[in-house]
Amino acid sequence: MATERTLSIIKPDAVAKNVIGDIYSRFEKAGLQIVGAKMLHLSKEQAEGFYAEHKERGFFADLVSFMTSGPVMVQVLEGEGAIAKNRELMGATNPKEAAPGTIRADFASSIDANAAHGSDAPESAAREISYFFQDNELCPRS
Ligand code: RTP
Ligand code: MG
Repeated sequence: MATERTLSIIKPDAVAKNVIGDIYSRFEKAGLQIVGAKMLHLSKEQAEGFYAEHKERGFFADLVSFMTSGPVMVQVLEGEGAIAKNRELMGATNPKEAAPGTIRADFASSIDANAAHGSDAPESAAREISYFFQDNELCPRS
């Protein structure tokens, strides 16, 4: 499997629960390296741009409102199969359907406040990484 990069966001609910370290530990134990990170309080425009693919969906306004409700922790994860591995660690979008032991099963309280985001494909990963990071803000260690 190829080395990949993916964009991860620890959402406002999980930052408020003070579990950034717990989630980082899961990334590290799964063999993913954090090659860039920043804490941000997203503006409405930043959140709308990030989730632009969902702008026609009924949940879009709630999603933007939630994502701007408090600080988020944004990181780039690098490793073999990083995109799928991160999605596996996160679990299903709806925490009621998330497998036991996943980030969303352990920390999410609803489909809106669902603790984490992870890119879903190589194309979205590239777009999402460049949405938040300049090349010189990433520090590859491989
Ligand atoms: P994410 O993009 O945040 O990693 O989540 P995802 O891929 O698992 O889910 P996606 O379909 O991309 O949806 C983005 C976020 O929108 C909220 N959502 N609400 N009420 C609903 O039916 C609904 N569907 C999606 C979720 O917070 C989801 O994480
Ligand atoms: Mg998504």
